[in-house]
Amino acid sequence: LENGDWQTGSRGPRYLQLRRRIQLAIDEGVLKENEPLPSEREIAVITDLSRVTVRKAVAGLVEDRTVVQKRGSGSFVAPRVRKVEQRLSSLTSFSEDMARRGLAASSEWLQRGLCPASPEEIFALGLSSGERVARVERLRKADGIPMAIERASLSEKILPNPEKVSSSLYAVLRSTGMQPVRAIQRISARCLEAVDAEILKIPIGSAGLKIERVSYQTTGQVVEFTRSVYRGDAYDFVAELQISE
Ligand code: 16G
Repeated sequence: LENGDWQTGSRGPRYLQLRRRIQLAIDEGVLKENEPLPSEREIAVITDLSRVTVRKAVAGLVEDRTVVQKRGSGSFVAPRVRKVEQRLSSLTSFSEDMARRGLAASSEWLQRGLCPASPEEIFALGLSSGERVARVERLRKADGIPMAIERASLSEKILPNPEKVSSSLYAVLRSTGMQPVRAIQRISARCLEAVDAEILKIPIGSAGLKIERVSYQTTGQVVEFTRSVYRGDAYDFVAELQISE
């Protein structure tokens, strides 16, 4: 930040120039995750900017979660989210995906139980009205970092005891011979609404990927209808393409 570096090639209000400069220092690893930021006073001295300007720049970084403020001990570079690269060609579960990467999968329950099926679930799962569904709704985490919200619905006939799902839904389905072997998945872009942003602990309006998966058994019977919201900043979906003959 020294020697007026913060102003080279920058335009716009000074607080935004400083904010970009600090962001760059973080992106380039000059300031590392969990490391303390210099105090507002120190930054003001180094950059020759006013405390008000520095405070505004830091407030912006706090708002987009690049920096976290801890009461009484100052500002720190927020822990980085490591991007997960997910292949789109194989049918895997969250637990398997994380295990393959050496990350610890965990979940927080949002809902788990049997409920009357909604019209959307009746349609997606091919149920008759009045039938019940098992809802398995979780915040999925990798090494303790929130990655996705998954809201799975399954026919009661497929999953009569949703409380048996402790960590992996697919593991429970496998144990009863109900595992899916094929799935159709639709991915679309979305800005996170308040409810999901709060659960994922990221700002409202952040980029998200809405993913719908309908999976099937060998018999062609639908297993699950899952609506998920994945963090846009944490996932890259990769598909291998081949020329069509
Ligand atoms: C995946 C699936 C989800 C499935 C879950 C089971 C996507 C978008 N979703 O995350 O449909 O219910 O795995 O994971 O890939 P589990 O066996 O770890 O509970």
